[in-house]
Amino acid sequence: MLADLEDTIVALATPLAPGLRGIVRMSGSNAWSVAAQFLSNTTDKNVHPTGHLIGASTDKNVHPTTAAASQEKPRERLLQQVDLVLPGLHSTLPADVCYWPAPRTYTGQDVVEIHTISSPPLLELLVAQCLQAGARAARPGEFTLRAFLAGKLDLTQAEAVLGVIEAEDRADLQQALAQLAGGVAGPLHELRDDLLNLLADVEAGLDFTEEDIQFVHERELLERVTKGLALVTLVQKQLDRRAAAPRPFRVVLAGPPNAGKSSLFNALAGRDAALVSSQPGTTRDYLEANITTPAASGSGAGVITIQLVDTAGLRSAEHAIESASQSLGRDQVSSSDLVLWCQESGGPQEDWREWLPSVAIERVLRISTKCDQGPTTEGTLGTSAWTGIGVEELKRTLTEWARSKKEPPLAPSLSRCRNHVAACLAHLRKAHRQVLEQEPPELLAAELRAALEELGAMVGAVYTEDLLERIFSRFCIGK
Ligand SMILES: Nc1nc2c(ncn2[C@@H]2O[C@H](COP(=O)(O)OP(=O)(O)OP(=O)(O)O)[C@@H](O)[C@H]2O)c(=O)[nH]1
Ligand SMILES: [Mg+2]
Repeated sequence: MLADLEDTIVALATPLAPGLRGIVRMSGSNAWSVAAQFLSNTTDKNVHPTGHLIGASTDKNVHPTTAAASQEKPRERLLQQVDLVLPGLHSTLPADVCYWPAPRTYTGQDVVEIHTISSPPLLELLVAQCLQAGARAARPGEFTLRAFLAGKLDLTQAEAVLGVIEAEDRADLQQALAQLAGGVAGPLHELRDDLLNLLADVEAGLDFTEEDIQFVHERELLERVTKGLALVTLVQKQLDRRAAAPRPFRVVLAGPPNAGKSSLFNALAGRDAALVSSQPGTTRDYLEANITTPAASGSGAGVITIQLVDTAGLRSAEHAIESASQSLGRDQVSSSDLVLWCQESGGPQEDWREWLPSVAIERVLRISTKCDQGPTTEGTLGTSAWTGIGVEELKRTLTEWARSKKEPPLAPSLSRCRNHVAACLAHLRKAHRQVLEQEPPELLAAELRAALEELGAMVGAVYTEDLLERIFSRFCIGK
């Protein structure tokens, strides 16, 4: 895959479908001469006056009179209206041609784009014409691969480009954009620079051990290694949290016996999963059921899973079984995201804090159950499992809570990073211990070098052809 990087490559950069605008993109030193073979010259009045579309900041950035059909490369960026002269077509077709000379381009090479009407047969003809004129068909991801090899992107950013293209919902997109902006890569780059300097200092000291010259003071050494250790630990924590299979939002129903918890649980779950009876103390164990709802109607933002947990009614335990079921219920409460404190409408109201003292008030939603039989208490949501009153509203409220907690999924490059992060951390821990125990600097240098190698692999400064193949082959052609 790394061969032929100097070839001029061509690909369609927009979907092959009818539309207003289709773009054919080329990258390589012959991109201009290839395009010039089927573009005909137009008059000066067609020259775009500002060139803002190609990032030109002033008028002088636009080459004002360059003839698009001239074989000679323009010296500067260019955006010009031209006519396409294609074989088999009796009339010419209007197009815009953009030209960016190397090296300040996405791929670091000359880049040409031809923007024209998105007509599938026309675009196919245009690409065929480029191939005939000497360009080669781009492989999947080859434009981004060139950007990476030209040092324009690091690996995590290159993968973020893929993430942006593949984003299925807004959370994916946000995550990919953050990664593109250097979300994780930024601090890792800094750490890598710092460790490289540190290694240089430690290694320089190795040449002067006889003379007892120190290039870096032990305290500073300890400080810098500790800083690195802290940063990588933090990155690992972040990755671990996001890599863990997304845990559903957990909602526990708690309250006094016979309050109607199991009935509400069944009404929310849409099936009779829990046993219901007029006998207080019916539920002994705890029971789970998942409900899924669209994250937001029409937003395409995926689904949200809510895990409901029914528990035993809370009361003073009279015997061992009772006390075991009570403590099971309390465990569920402590591992929940939200507690539905259920009490009968019109009945005596107990203070949930007496039963669940360790639960924060923000995690409690108070419910007046059986609202068909009596007035609801102020500040609570009334529901009735019998009539269905309030059940849909409660579901919507739970979805709102769950949505606000949904963590973004892990981008592909971040999961690749996890192994390197763990290995890097192991080396930094060893290095840290060596500094503390004042072990020979040769050993420290070896650990720092190993940690740097892992960091390098993370941000792509060290890469293998196999890894590049794996990453870039997932791109579509034209990106
Ligand atoms: N009127 C009315 N009765 C209800 C409603 N929901 C439950 N009940 C009745 O209240 C009684 C207790 O219901 P459960 O759902 O078993 O109550 P629980 O809180 O799970 O009880 P424990 O498991 O014993 O703690 C049963 O007889 C239900 O039929 C309701 O919405 N309206
Ligand atoms: Mg019950």
